[in-house]
Amino acid sequence: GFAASAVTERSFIMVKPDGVHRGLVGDIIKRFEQRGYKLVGCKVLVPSRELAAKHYAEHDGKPFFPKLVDFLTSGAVVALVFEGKDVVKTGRTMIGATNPLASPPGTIRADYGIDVGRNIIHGSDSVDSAMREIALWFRADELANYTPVATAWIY
Ligand code: RTP
Ligand code: MG
Repeated sequence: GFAASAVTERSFIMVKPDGVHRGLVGDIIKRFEQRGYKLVGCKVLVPSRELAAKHYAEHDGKPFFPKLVDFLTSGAVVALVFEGKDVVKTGRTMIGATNPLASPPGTIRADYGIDVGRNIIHGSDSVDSAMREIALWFRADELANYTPVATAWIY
């Protein structure tokens, strides 16, 4: 459809502790905003081990899991929810490959990183994952429902 208001797909995007520590929060939010995605959730927190383990539950039991939880809980993260057309798939394209060294130039992970264990940002890998992750990280009343006035003059 033509109306932005008809678009409701959301993705959970998170700036990981390395991205926060390196001052990349603004750049990352800017990339999603400038692509046209609407920010509907945003908070900074140091995740508990329980939250980190739930977030990465699909990797529980893999060799890198303990270090992954150590890393995610090592500092502040910025939890974000962006909304817009195809935001889950497009967000993953903007983020790039899991290993920054294998990620194409222009992607967030390639532009800012070199280490698979310090890859700056998380993005939901499917619409189902996005719904699970948003519910895990945000209460319903922490997500804003609004129509940007700017849609009248930005295309
Ligand atoms: P993410 O969930 O953080 O957005 O990353 P992803 O989908 O690209 O990759 P995923 O397979 O879900 O892995 C989650 C995180 O675990 C670390 N990892 N290390 N072989 C390894 O050492 C390895 N594989 C994955 C990465 O930090 C990855 O982002
Ligand atoms: Mg993943």
